[in-house]
Amino acid sequence: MGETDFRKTVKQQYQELLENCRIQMDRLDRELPPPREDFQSLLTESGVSRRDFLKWTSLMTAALMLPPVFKPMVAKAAENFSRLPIVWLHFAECTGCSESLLRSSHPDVASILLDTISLEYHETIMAAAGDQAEQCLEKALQDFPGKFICVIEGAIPRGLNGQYMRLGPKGKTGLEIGKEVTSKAAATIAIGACAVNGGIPAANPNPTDAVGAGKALGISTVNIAGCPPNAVNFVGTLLYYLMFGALPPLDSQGRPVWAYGKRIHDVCERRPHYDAGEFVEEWGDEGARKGWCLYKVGCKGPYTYANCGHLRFNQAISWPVMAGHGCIGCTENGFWDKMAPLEKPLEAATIGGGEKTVDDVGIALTALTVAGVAAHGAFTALRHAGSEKKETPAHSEE
Ligand code: FSX
Ligand code: SF4
Ligand code: F3S
Repeated sequence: MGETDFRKTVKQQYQELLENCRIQMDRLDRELPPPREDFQSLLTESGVSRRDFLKWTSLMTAALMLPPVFKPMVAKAAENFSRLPIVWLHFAECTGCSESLLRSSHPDVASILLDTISLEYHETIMAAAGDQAEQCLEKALQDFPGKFICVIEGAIPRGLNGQYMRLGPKGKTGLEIGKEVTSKAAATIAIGACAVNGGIPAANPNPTDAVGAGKALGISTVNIAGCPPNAVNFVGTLLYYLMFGALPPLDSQGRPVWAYGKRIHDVCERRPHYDAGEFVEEWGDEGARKGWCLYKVGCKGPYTYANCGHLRFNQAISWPVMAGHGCIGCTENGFWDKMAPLEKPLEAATIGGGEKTVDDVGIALTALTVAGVAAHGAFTALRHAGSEKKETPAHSEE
């Protein structure tokens, strides 16, 4: 195929995608409850100008790996954000994921979107407690069967048939609640390392046999990895769902490729120092003051896939490597054990062998991740009302 033909085909594919996007958004307009908030007024009240919003729309469209022609659709999806019903379950975790998502000192568009999110049930921030809280959950399941998104935060203990975790007035186990709610959801998003693969609750020796939500419940989940994850990766995944009625293509660890497709080490601002052999040798030394590479003090960026350096945290102010600590690999399965010791290089990747050794080990450790992209490209983990849930195996944590 010639270059012109190839371009034409790509253009045609984007046209078809755009058309599908329009059809999907019209469907949602008919099916979802009306918006709870007037998003444009909220932006104005929060001091976000139309120009800022359009700029954010461009950045979000690019982050989702879509061409600029999709910008109006991203804007429309943002306006519809408060229409998507969410049921948010908490299991074994520190609640840092909710904290990092819902708290912000200075509002940007992503945090305003999260303020409008339609949380039908969220134990940390809802006013109801006990029986009343349980009624809220039952009502949400009745009102939006097959239409709500279930978000799971935290690992699920499987030991003693799930009895390490009993919740609510009836003392149901995490396993019971998880199975009941996810069986009625349109899709399930695992948010944070704990829900994705067990995270810290599953670290050695893992006495409660805690595992990620997908593994515990035997379902496929979309995994927004990180401890805690970046709010934009969660927001972007929901926007994608609103635009296409499907969840984005995932890698072999169930993470959206648009957010977790690149290696930290390859887009790191300290990379020129790595290439020049300029390393921080110990905390506070001259290299630390000069912003040199953190590999020798344990940075796991060479083995970690995420967009932290690109998006940053706290209204895009900073990210771990910029703050001077180095990445601890929190978006990778089993990071707490596999990336230990956190402040020393992995033994198998000592710098003694030169930079090629680090890259070889990094690429070998992550080859599975990349290989899985194609295999999971078409996966949607999605169920619409009235259609059977697609039986796909849960994403492996190993
Ligand atoms: Fe885990 Fe979330 Fe780490 Fe904490 O709740 S991903 S321990 S930041 O907050 O689940
Ligand atoms: Fe950046 Fe860490 Fe790679 Fe150094 S080792 S370039 S600090 S990601
Ligand atoms: Fe986690 Fe590393 Fe990003 S520690 S937050 S994946 S920089």
